[in-house]
Amino acid sequence: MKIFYADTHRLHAAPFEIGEGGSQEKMLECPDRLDRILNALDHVAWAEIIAPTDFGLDPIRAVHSDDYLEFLRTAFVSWKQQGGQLGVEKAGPVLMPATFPPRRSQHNSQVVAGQAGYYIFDLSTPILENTYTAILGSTNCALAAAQSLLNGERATLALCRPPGHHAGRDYAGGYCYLNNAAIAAQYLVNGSGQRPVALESRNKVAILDIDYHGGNGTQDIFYDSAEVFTISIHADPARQYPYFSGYADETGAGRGCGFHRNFPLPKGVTDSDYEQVVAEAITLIENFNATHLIVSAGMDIYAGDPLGDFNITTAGIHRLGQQIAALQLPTAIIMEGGYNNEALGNNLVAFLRAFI
Ligand code: SP5
Ligand code: ZN
Repeated sequence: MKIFYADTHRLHAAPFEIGEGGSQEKMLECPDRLDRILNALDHVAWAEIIAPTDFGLDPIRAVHSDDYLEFLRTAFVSWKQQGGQLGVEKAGPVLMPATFPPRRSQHNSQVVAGQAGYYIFDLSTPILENTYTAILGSTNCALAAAQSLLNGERATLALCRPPGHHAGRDYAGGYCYLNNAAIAAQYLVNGSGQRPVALESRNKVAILDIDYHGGNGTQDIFYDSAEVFTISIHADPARQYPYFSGYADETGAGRGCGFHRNFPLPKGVTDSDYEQVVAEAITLIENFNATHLIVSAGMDIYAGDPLGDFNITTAGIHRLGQQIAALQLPTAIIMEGGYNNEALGNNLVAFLRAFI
């Protein structure tokens, strides 16, 4: 299996996030996650680790807005120049907002402290000196995985870090900046990136998001689209992050009506509960007649995950892989969350084995 990995992920290592109690907490989304995965992949015969090529900004601009991309590119330097309310000397090693627009104001701010609140929706997604380089590397992994499907591969893996599924067209959150899965999906729809193709020869892509958290960014990006069928299976947002998106009654809008589905689940779901829900999602993908499949693969569904409350075992994760692999679609597996670093490599390998 071709596995795309960019070492630049190391450049993004946030020192902390702010928890709901207001305290600085250890950042769970850290470089060690990919080290653990690489280590596990070292012990299997079928893993071919490849550095992605640079796909440039065009396929990213097909999903994200220009003003948001410009913010991501320049925010840290602006932060160092402008600092916060109290002056430049107050600018710390991370840019993290403290003021958010109520229900998304029409107006952005002239200063980067305000812009950060405009574009970043939580206190888990800071911008560091080299965050921009790391997120481009992460997205290049996803694009390389998509490209290799167009070249005839059956299943590929993008070891994306930072993850992507909470990022929308013009916002970051939940450790996510660029929506790697959405960018890969749009690339597949177009057939080969930017070349405009006749409508009837465009691909039909399904995104199955199995991360423990609802894929709010992916949901938003394709909410109006009938070309990308998005499905997310996750913890009920009524009790869990991202709180405001991922409800069962959100099923798409306009031309995209019926082309989004959410499966919010209770605490403690078991392997067999989960298997039944996945079977339903698989039927939806079959009926859509997808040409390609993207899996937003979060391993935080695992029973031992510090952010999760599902009861899914490593064997259950392997079974999940088997169910998805049985679709027999060209499949790009895009890494999202998963924070039990001890078990992360094993769990991902258990999932991937189903595609070998
Ligand atoms: C990609 C992904 O899985 N993003 C998840 C974002 C979850 N954000 C909520 C973070 C809550 C932080 N407090 C938990 C502290 C545990 N010690
Ligand atoms: Zn997650």
